[in-house]
Amino acid sequence: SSESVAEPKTGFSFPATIGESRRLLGVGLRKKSVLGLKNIDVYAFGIYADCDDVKKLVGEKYSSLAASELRGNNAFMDQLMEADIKMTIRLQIVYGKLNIRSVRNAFQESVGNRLKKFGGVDNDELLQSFTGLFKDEYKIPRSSIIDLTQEPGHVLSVAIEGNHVGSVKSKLLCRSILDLYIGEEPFDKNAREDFLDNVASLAAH
Ligand code: DAO
Ligand code: DAO
Repeated sequence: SSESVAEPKTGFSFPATIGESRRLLGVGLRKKSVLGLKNIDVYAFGIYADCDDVKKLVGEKYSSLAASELRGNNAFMDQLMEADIKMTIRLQIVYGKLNIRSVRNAFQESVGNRLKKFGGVDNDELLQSFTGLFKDEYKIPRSSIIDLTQEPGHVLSVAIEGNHVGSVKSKLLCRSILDLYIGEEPFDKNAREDFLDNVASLAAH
């Protein structure tokens, strides 16, 4: 139905909208290879963005481009990831045996790489300020929901099962996390393609 969209491999479903105006623009799967031996489906994810914010950005700077041109425009994508747009990446845990230590390690690798890419220098402190939010006592069994939301002013806010666990204000961190899902080397290419299609069609209206 139009009320939710299922990630095809896992069947995990994502509501079409969350909050007041964040709309689902893509779904995908985060996999991880362990010791090069097997591929684990770690979590399904949904990418949400505030439609009004997206339309505003397009209207202000890209109104001369057709939807098809917008879709492949790298400058636009960069701006979209840097703009102060309300966005949420919703994760639904698939792999039921995740412990917080492996979450922290994976995070240091994936997000750490992006911090280096966009920030240049060593960003250990920034990384620590975020991984410090992941307390050992948290449990994230299969089907747990984790929301990573970019709030106004580039504040990254984390909620587990709807409970706020912490926030970090950092444009670089927000940018780095968005890049994992909609940057040029995303976790799931199909999710990024869907996202681009949906943004382009939003812009056309
Ligand atoms: O436990 O052997 C193992 C494999 C763990 C894979 C860890 C992947 C963690 C990915 C980040 C999850 C963020 C919620
Ligand atoms: O998949 O490598 C990745 C990046 C995951 C980013 C999200 C991690 C946030 C996890 C919070 C868990 C708190 C226990």
